[in-house]
Amino acid sequence: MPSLPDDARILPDHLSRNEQEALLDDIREIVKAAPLYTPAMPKTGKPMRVRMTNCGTLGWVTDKAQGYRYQAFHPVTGKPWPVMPERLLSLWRELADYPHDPEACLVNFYGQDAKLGLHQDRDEEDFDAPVLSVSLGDSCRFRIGGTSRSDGTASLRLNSGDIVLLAGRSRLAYHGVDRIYPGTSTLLKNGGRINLTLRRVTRPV
Ligand code: MD6
Ligand code: FE
Repeated sequence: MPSLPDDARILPDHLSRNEQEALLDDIREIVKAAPLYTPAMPKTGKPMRVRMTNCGTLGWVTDKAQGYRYQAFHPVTGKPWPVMPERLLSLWRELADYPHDPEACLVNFYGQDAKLGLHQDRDEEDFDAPVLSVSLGDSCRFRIGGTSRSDGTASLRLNSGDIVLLAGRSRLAYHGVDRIYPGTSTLLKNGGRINLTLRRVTRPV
């Protein structure tokens, strides 16, 4: 099995149970103000299997007509995204090794049958900034490869409290979520998995 791409960092168990619960409280507030919605793929309009929302000044969205993009408001409610919780800003400042704050935090919710196809995160202007990901709830099988879709991939299990950083040469690595392992965490009462990805979107001037 190919190993992790250069510059990708996995920090297993980075968040304690208490920290995970505190973060979950933050996410619950975000979801109250900015409900999870089902995004659609560009062009085909096919619904994604993951439900999403965002916090921060910008949020990542996709729909049939306009495709992948960042925008300052929720596509269903039309309201600005909730502010990024201090807890997430601190995590970025601690780990990102990047001199500017993140602008977007994408919140992905996976039910037990959800998955996310192999993709690159490339809708941001500044690839010098890493993408920092936090996993909460049920474990998943995460797949990561190189910067070509045809490169070999490695699979690893991500558990609640794990953090992944795609930085440097791994910033544009292909990655996806093959499957959720139901019943592997007690963090979320009704099961499922939450993934948070913190991003710098615009190039700082
Ligand atoms: C997920 N993660 O773990 C999906 N993207 O549910 C991502 O798509 C991702 O983990 C960029 C950087 C790290 C990631
Ligand atoms: Fe991604």
